[in-house]
Amino acid sequence: MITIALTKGRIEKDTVKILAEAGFDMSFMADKGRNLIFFDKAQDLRFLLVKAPDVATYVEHGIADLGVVGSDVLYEHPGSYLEMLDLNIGLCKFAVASIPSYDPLDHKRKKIATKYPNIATDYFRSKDEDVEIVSIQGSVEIAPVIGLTDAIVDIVETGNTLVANGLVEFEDIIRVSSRLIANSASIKKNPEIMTLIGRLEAVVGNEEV
Ligand code: PRT
Ligand code: MG
Repeated sequence: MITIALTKGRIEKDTVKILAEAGFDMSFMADKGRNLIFFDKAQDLRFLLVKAPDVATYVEHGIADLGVVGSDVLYEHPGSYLEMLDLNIGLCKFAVASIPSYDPLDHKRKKIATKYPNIATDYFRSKDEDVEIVSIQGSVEIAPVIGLTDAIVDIVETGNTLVANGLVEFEDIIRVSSRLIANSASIKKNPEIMTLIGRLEAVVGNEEV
């Protein structure tokens, strides 16, 4: 049996659409209730519905052979899985945002609030900028408004959340999309997994990332 870990929540619907187009029986999604494990018995497949960072964990440990997860999660939790395909769903980006009076070009040491300390650190380091990262669990947008930090690094999709909180986008950091990841030992062991990846590739139409 091949196990595929899926990220529940925001990217779930688009993920299921791609899997269904690739010929997997995803009919269980219509009436999934509180279940978190599902089967396509005819094709000997098992699906796990878990939180995004846990997709990477299940794949790393070989419990899942394949996984679907946002590249935001992969940047923040690098691990020993293989990135196989860009699924081109869950599209958004990382950006630096702040109150309108923020000056990204002044050369003082900046304080940056974020849920993504690795991405923020790497970005400012790549620009040779001196920053202090303040790790926040959520509602990061209020940090510059109430004076906790100079700016934030966060995911932006439509930009509505920034606008609603009186923030302005200053710098784009990197595009984010959902990726298909694989356990490397599984791929070596079971050639059927490459066949499944090929079916997904035919749907999303891209080469390896
Ligand atoms: O939110 P929760 O704690 O339940 O879970 P999660 O954040 O782990 O998962 P979920 O379902 O929110 O997101 C799953 C994946 O969707 C992420 O890992 C991203 O790869 C992708 N994705 C795509 C997004 C967005 N778009 C997005 N807009 N993830 C989060 N957001 C949030 C962002 O954090 C910000 O608060 O939406 C807000 C900004 O949206 P706009 O449209 O106002 O700019
Ligand atoms: Mg979220």
